[in-house]
Amino acid sequence: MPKTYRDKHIVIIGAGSTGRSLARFFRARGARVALSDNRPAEQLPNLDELQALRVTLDLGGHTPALFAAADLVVISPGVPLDIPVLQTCRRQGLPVLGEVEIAWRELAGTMIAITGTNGKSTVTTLVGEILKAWGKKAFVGGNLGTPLVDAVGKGYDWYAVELSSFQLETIEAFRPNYAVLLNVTEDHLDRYPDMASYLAAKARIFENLLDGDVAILNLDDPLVLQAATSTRASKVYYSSQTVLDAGMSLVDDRILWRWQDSEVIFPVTELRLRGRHNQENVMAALIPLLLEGCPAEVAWGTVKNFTGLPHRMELLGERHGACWYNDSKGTNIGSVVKSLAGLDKPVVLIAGGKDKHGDLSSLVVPIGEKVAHLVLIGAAAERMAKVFAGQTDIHRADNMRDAVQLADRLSCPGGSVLLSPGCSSFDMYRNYEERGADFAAEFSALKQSGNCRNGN
Ligand code: UMA
Ligand code: ADP
Repeated sequence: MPKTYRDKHIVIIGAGSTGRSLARFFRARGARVALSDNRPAEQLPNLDELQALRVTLDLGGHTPALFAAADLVVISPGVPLDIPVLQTCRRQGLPVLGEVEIAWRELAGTMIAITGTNGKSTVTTLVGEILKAWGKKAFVGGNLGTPLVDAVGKGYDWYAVELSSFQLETIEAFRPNYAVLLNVTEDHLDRYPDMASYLAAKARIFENLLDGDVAILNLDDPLVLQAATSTRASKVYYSSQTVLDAGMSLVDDRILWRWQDSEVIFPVTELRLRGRHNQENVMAALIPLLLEGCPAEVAWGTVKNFTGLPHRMELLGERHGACWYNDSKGTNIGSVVKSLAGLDKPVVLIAGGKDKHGDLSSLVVPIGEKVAHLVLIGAAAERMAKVFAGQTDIHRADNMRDAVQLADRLSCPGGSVLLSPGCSSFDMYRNYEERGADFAAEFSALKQSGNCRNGN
């Protein structure tokens, strides 16, 4: 691992947002940079931006000779560690790191890192909003959208960083001041051989913590507790099931914070965010800030007015008495379960997308109870149709427009239409935002088309 990057040969894999930010970072430090992507030039967005980076471009594959000459290989989160070129690099003893590790080495200040299967973006945004309301110069990003390496050299004192399991796979010394683990349910089994490997990646957030660092843990999730077993950090818990003497608890419609002989109560009824899972997210976000001395009224004043992020149970509007929700960020089965839990029946659910090969069984009962019609899209449709057969009325749609028009015909007054795919979007879209935007656009086209349900 070079101490300075000047004149070093750095090969970056992945020409997405991470790879481009890394390229700028290393170029600014005088390194010789190559950017390698297995997609050919014509499939990469904003080619002009890529060419303007003034780095060697290795597109349409990963050329082994380029790697053989490298001092360091840095990979984007979407790149699996077991691709052949990386196996060769490891055999040759070449350092392979991820962007988060590279960035962290350059940053000073207080870092609150957040991971978990669901709720990461909501909690990271809440933490960021509170920090800003408290008057801090805070970076808010990571898996949320802005690569952490973009924070380098910007003079931030605080960092609210969302981390995915992919990003945690390639850390080495990464050590945040606060490590928050929200929950662990099945996800990304298209990348991990089993649940144990996924959990092990999540658990790496605690790997380098020392005395004085803090692990913030959801006491109600056994896998969270398992992941943090051997950490040296102090553990601070939150729970929506147990009233804690030290920590944060949800008790009826109050959040109770008990810490070092003091007690603060926050009325949950004031929150604009809906659902038990969001109350848990609020607890996870409040703890590091309160421990850091943020006044309770500043922290609560911020979270209670937070209305949520787009594409997460976002209410688009009403049509023929049915409420339409965009939950395109519901990309795994656990999140669909939570989203359905927040709705009354009957629901028309639009689901499907790129199959992550996870276990669908936890959705069988909620679908039977709440979903009157299931409209399936994308590559996972076939498998989902088999698993949910007999639980509900099942339909297929070739694209979002057909799915939306079908859902409209199937919906009824007092019910809901919910896009919560339980899958990633990459079979039909560039990302979940594009999918959610398409759903919202089709809904708005439908509204403009008038009141006739059969489109005639
Ligand atoms: N690629 C290769 N070789 C491979 C595999 C991929 O060259 O073997 C290339 C692809 O052709 C593509 C590039 O790698 O051009 C994409 O890299 P990437 O998938 O890491 O995407 P980025 O644009 O860098 O975005 C990543 C995160 N994406 C993933 O983890 C899949 C973004 O999270 C994150 O916001 C961004 O870094 C900044 O940190 C998105 C995501 O879907 C939101 N995350 C997953 C999730 O939340 O479930 C983990
Ligand atoms: P992430 O960034 O981890 O994907 P988000 O905050 O974007 O999480 O929320 C995505 C979806 O996950 C939401 O639409 C909701 O259905 C579900 N969700 C959010 N928070 C939680 C939680 N604490 N527990 C379980 N599911 C959650």
